[in-house]
Amino acid sequence: MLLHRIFAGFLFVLLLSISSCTQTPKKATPDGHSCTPTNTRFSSSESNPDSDADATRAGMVLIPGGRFSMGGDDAQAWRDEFPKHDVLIDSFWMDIHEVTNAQFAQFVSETGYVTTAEKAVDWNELKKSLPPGTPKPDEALLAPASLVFIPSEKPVHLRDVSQWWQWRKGANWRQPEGPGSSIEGKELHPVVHVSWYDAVAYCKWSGKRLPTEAEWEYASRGGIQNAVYTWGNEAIEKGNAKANTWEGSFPYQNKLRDGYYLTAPVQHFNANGYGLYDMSGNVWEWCADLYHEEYYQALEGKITDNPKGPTTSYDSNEPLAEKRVTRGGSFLCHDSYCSGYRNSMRMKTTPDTGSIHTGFRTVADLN
Ligand SMILES: [Ca+2]
Repeated sequence: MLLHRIFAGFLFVLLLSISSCTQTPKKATPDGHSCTPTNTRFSSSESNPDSDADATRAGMVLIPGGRFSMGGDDAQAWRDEFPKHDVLIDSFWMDIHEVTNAQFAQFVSETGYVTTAEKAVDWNELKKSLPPGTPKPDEALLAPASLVFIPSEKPVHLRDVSQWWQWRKGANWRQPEGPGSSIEGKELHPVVHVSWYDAVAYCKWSGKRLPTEAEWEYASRGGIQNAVYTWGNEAIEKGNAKANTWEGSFPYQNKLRDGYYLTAPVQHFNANGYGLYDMSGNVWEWCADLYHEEYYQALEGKITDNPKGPTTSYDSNEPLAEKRVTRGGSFLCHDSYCSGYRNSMRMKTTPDTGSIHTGFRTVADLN
């Protein structure tokens, strides 16, 4: 993750695994390894007889179980999205939108919870996932902080992610751009700067859980088989804005066709076939699963029943770091750089990493 890489002292190279558009696309290779307007069928609680009996399902939609083919659908897919493999998913409830600042504020108000970004970095924990011998950084770098996006003034090498990421002291969910910023007026925007631990804590408080990676992708597909995007196969730049992404030339020029530079309020763009908003773009969403870059290979040719991810994590970019999956892309994603808004795009981040474009949504079992 980015934080670990900063402390490892290899900022330029090591920033590459932040949960964002921070990888250069890997086009499909000959061996198969590589990187319509939506419906607004908001089948909300009033359309489901079960929901009235359970107030905790307010704001959720029932995702009907089924079988789907999980993994990459086009030449933009990365190596870790292959091979496609069949997965069975039981029905479950899913938040129709990302957890908002208002929702997270209620959680914090009731529990006094302090997020990871609001605490000083625990060096003894951090160094476990760094290369042996990594020196302890200056205390100033261990102060509460998080990652914010800084646009460049001109074209930059897209492998040098330090050109647009900054470890900013005081950045957290309450002040997403750092000291002086706030979430006032952004109550209905997705909460950001939340670590995986923060998301799990929220889930426990709300009586819900994070989606598995398979549940997330199944839900993102919205009932459409083998489509690239949550809305189907139409290119993202065609027609009306479909999601909050980066439009223009990353990371220095944003045409703002979708109207938003950073986060957008939830439910601003059309929902997918299951009535889910922002499954594509806006903010990356934490999943429950550990990330392993070869996990799909172990599932090839099998029909997997409600998989919960690998038992170990592995990312060859940072083999010592245990990572969790994030999905869906963010307002920083663009086809020229990454295409995180594809249904099958997998991102991975260490669980203590938050950033200005990472949030989450929750799910619940039927019973
Ligand atoms: Ca945008």
